[in-house]
Amino acid sequence: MTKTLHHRACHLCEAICGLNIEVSHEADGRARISSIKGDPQDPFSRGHICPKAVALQDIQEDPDRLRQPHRRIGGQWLPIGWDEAFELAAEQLWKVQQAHGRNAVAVYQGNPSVHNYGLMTHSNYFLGLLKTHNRFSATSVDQLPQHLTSHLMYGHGLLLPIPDIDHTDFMLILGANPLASNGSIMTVPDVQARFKALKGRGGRLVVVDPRRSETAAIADQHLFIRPGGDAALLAALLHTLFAEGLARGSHLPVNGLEQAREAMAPFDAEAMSVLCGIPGEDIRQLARDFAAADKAVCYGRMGVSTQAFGSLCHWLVQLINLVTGNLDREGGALCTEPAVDLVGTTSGGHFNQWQSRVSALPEYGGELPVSALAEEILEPGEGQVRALITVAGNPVLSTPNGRQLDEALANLDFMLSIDLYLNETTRHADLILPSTSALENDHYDSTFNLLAVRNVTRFNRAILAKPEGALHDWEIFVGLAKAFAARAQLELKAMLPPAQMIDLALRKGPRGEASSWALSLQALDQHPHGLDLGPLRPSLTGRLRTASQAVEAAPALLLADLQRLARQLPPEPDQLLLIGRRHVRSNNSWMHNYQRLVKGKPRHQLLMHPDDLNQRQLQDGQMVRVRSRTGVLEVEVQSSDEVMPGVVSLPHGYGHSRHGIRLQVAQAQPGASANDLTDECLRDAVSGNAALNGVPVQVGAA
Ligand SMILES: Nc1nc2c(c(=O)[nH]1)N[C@H]1C(S)=C(S)[C@@H](COP(=O)(O)OP(=O)(O)OC[C@H]3O[C@@H](n4cnc5c(=O)[nH]c(N)nc54)[C@H](O)[C@@H]3O)O[C@H]1N2
Ligand SMILES: Nc1nc2c(c(=O)[nH]1)N[C@H]1C(S)=C(S)[C@@H](COP(=O)(O)OP(=O)(O)OC[C@H]3O[C@@H](n4cnc5c(=O)[nH]c(N)nc54)[C@H](O)[C@@H]3O)O[C@H]1N2
Ligand code: SF4
Ligand SMILES: [Mo]
Repeated sequence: MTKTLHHRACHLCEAICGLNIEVSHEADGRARISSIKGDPQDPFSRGHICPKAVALQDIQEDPDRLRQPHRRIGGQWLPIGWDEAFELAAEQLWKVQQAHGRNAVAVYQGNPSVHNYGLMTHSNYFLGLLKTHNRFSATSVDQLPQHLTSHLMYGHGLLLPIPDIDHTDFMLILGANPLASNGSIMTVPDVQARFKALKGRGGRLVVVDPRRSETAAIADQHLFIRPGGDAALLAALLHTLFAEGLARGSHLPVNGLEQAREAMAPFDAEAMSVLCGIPGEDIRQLARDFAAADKAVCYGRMGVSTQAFGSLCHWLVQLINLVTGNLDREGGALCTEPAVDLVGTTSGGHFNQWQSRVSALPEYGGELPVSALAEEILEPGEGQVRALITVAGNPVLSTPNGRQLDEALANLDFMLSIDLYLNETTRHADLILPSTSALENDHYDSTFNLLAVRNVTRFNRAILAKPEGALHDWEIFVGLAKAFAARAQLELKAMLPPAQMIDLALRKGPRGEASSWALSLQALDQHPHGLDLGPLRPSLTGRLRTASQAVEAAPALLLADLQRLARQLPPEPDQLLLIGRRHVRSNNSWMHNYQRLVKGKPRHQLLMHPDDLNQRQLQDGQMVRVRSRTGVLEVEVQSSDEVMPGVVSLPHGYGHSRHGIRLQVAQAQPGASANDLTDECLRDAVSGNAALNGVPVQVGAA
């Protein structure tokens, strides 16, 4: 037996940690991962690793993972060949579109679509041929308000300012728990060490969260906030900054600042205190502390995106950074300058050019909010969705009112899933096309380099050979595109493989042939541990894509939504609100099938404050019944003063007890799906993003 050592980044989450992976080669030619460790020579992650990295081996070896196309006939899954599978998919999809129009085929793209470069470069090669308006993705249960805000303020949905965590003196975090999530829209491997360094240089970390999360627990200050109360808090912070003369100028060209200032006038700290549950004096002090710091940054993520005021929250976050002079400034919030320049080479995005058929939800960047998917399948009429393609997603567990979607999927004429597993969603498919696994693939991180706290780049070569008869995701899309184009008599242009596309993008990009970096794939092969391109720098002035070439501080759409905030009523006493949480050993819905990750203390429970338990005469550890407008489930309750009174917390991605799935380890795990309680009618009014947090529920004994 021989062993080889490979350097390669993990791309299971956004942190892109460098790994040292040892592969053992048996005499008979078989190769097996023998160890996975952090790579201390990776200039970005510096040896950091989390427990999930070992999942790369577990995914590789999982006997439940599908390794060839499977067709469902009745209740039976039968393996079939690739050509037959492509023909079947093309025939069925074409049939549906011929009979019911192009929008009768819907598409849902899940989270790994941005963690796997072949999915990014090639999915549209096929999906674009369908020309359907019914495109959905995990974006609308996630960061949609951030793209929309950037689109409106900076003219491009990908001009996302990233917190300069390594240089700031004051970091205000709302609704993010990077100690569990490893950072999001802030690619930050080893976030704990970076927080430590922040404190070491005398900086402060303040966390606003309805739960004393792992991150809140290490913060200098934690403020409990009523779920959904962030827009009120942020508006009051801005009100204080303006009222007390704490606003500084910005070097950026800005339009609408005066309008924004006037718009904040009604939202004084005392009035907003009632809505967010934070005392007025604490709000004012927070504004003063933020303004007093030399370099400060306000950062909001999932907890403020997926709530009823998601877009308003993200606008107000941007405004706070802008008016304190911290936008596009070292130690504040800065845009990356990645080697593959998606901002420079794509359009700035579009919004509300069409709407969903049933609830008239707006499209953003060609996608509709996924909260509308089930009703588009269920509601009869012209344009009704009759066929669905899911790509690397599990919307039954990950989108609001998952039960309703589960039932809707059973009504489809045809469903195609491109996925590794037979899970809660893909069990409804007629055809599942599984791709190779991560380590059998090359990878370039065009998404997470764009979101990183330093400018970094690397190319990851596959470290395991592609098994005979297997196809990469991008090859599956090429196969589907060819079969569909033939059937629909469409002309299909040839397309380069992903590695060649990235090579071209690198060479033509801002750090390519025309620069001293001279980056190309070949050049990156000389840097197997990854290449650091330097700290983030102010760069926004020349890159703004608004028509005015200035930051738009007061977009009409967002200004108008302030009226909704002004009309918001104070919370009803005794109302319980449901929020979510993440654990470092889990990843959305698809990491529960690996024994090494699920072992240890259970973490699927509903967290509830002891006062709320007492009030309902419930005991720690008992089974409770949780009810919302959309559904009811039973789960163990855990008494915890981590959550504030009036708030219960349940992680999503659990509940693998539905029949017909093939996830043996996950099926044996306890837990219920939080999205059986979330409500497709609770949305951010501006973007249509799902409000997964702040869902009213009742809890009683089971
Ligand atoms: N209540 C609540 N709901 C939430 C959230 C929350 O905080 N609370 N979070 C939301 C967020 S942020 C997100 S991003 C979504 C995620 O929601 P989804 O993207 O819908 O679901 P995942 O659980 O990430 O499922 C990923 C799927 O991709 C498959 N897969 C993995 N790798 C590959 C690959 O390389 N190729 C292919 N073809 N398939 C692959 C897996 O088998 C799995 O089926 O969930 C959202 N849902
Ligand atoms: N271990 C692990 N890592 C992951 C994932 C995972 O599932 N597991 N998923 C990945 C994905 S797809 C994403 S998008 C990122 C997300 O990464 P983060 O944005 O860091 O998201 P969460 O860890 O869900 O943290 C959200 C926090 O918001 C709080 N919160 C809930 N409601 C409110 C509210 O109304 N106001 C405020 N202020 N806070 C609120 C919650 O209590 C929670 O602490 O994580 C990624 N990394
Ligand atoms: S934090 Fe964990 S899952 Fe995320 S990239 Fe690093 S090792 Fe992988
Ligand atoms: Mo996400």
